[in-house]
Amino acid sequence: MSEQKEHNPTMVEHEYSASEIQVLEGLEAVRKRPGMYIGSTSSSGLHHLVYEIVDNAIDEALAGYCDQITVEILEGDVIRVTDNGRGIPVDIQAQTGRPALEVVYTVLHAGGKFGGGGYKVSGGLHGVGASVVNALSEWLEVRVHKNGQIYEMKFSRGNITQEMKIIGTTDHTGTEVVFKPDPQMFEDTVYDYDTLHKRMREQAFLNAGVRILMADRRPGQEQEETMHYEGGIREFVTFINKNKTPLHEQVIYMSGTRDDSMAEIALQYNDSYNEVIVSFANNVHTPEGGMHEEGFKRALTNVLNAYGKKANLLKGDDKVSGEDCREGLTCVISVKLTEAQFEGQTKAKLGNSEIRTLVNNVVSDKLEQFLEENPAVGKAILEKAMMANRAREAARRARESIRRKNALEGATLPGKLADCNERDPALTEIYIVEGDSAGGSAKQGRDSRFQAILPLWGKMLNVEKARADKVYGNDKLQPVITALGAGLGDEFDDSKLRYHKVIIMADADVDGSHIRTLLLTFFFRFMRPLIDRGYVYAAVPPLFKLTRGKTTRLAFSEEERDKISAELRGDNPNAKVDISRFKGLGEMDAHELWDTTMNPETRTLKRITMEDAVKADEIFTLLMGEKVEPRREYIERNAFKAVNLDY
Ligand code: 1YM
Repeated sequence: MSEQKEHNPTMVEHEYSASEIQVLEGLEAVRKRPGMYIGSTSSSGLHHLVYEIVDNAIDEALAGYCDQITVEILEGDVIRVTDNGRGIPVDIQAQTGRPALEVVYTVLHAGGKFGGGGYKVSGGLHGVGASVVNALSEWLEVRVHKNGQIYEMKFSRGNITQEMKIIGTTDHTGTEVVFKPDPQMFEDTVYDYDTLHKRMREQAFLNAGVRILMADRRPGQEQEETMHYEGGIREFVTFINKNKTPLHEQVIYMSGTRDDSMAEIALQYNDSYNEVIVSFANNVHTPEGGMHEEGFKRALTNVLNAYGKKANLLKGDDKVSGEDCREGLTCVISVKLTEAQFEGQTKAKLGNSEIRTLVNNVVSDKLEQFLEENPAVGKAILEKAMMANRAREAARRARESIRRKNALEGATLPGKLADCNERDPALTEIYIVEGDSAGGSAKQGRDSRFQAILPLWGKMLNVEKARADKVYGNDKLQPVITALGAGLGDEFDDSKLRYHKVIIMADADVDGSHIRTLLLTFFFRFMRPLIDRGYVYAAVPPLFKLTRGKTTRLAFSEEERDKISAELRGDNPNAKVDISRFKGLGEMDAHELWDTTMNPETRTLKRITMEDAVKADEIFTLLMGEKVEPRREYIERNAFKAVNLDY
């Protein structure tokens, strides 16, 4: 069967049986259109390969046969995944006459056919399995420990290079898969430990009891961590809340099943004003939410209102809204179902409506019961929601008075704003500039056709420590809100946004970093779509100017300064290179500012992304929140990265 090494099936002499031809066609299709099977061939697709293999091990754990999974990044960005399950079946399959192991690794979607119950739909985003990983690997090896023997099989780009054979004996069972992603298929084949680590931690939380060892064995980067949470998603909630002050000690946990579906929910309130809901369907993160979140939110609001009435905390017609009920809430929802339908822009939203009913029922029954049995917790939660309600009312009044004021005075745009001429937001940008003097230079230096400038000055409000009503009335934030034009919070409407590039321009020093972090916290908490859509940027001003004769170059770091200096000197060690340091934006004249930081042809911008809402929430809580000790620790640990930590 070594003919299968060939890429082109027409070049081999061996006569193919129908099933073999299918095999070749199947995996060729994966190599022709890898994006269709793993989402993309960028870094996300590369990491997806690991998730596909790990998913098979997780399925084995869910089936109750495996409790230890090891994921290693080896030298050369080779991945090894090992589990202690039953081992992939090695017996000859009746339909194909081939070992099941071979079929699993060479036939598209083979996994599902052998499913045998459980929640075998888990799969990653596309649920395509081992054969896809095999097709996209330069080489892949599987070793199965089963029946006292070690069975081994090898592949290259999906083709068999070594038939299954016994290579030794063993005293345990399990599966080991080692693969090297094919550089012909991926833009970049370097793995990011943190990305894999985060996903494995998530899987450990979602699959209580499974022990996952994540290790980086690449020389010079060695690190490892074992993740094992007997408490499952309860511990996930504790983890998210670790730097917050909980309102009640115990994490509330609820679960229930119906037909082939199951739902579990863990929640705990803290004294912040933020809502963190993290949801999963079949262990796949659903950042866009969906039916499970809808069912949860509806039930939470109903239960809290009913309990408030019953406990005589809500009087007469008093009600708390859904948002009131979720202020300070941290919640993890995990559902498992047989045929998950993923919808939405990024296929990250759960569409099965029966799950809404299930989650609604579980929360309605179990939460009510919990509150009855724990009246002190019930009272604390209700009081928090009622307080949120009063603050929201105050915020609404503040907003209305601003609207009235604007209507009366006619001038809706802030006085300090130097607006641009272009009206199409897709073409315009606004620079939010720290300090009046930098603001002045920016106004002179800009291209007023499409660049607007808004200078900020003085002490900025820390929104992490303030309630919504304070934010609406704040005189430092108000100009930002009106200049952007899209409103705030649940009323934020990005169709009204006046600029699609919102560029924060602050100095490269600690003060600048502080202002940047305050503004980002504000955008993150109150104008979240701005960040989700990728509209927020940080300008990157240069630190040094280097001149030799008529040549001038800019450097954005000390390393770059040294590199450019060497380049300018060239072969002439005595050449004089003049190096000057930019002290701050305020000291640049209009020309310099345009050339270095504002000219779209030459400037550097960093787009602010929040791929990981849990991480972002953690960082903002830490940097801007009430607890001093974790913040000090974080800053000490990350002192070196401190200036850049918000990216
Ligand atoms: C490191 C990756 O793939 N483990 C794994 C996979 C399977 C089994 C056990 C397994 C499943 C079943 C029965 C079953 C798979 N088997 C198949 C198939 N780890 C890893 N561990 N016996 C063993 O589902 O009935 C696909 S995956 F299809 F062959 F059964």
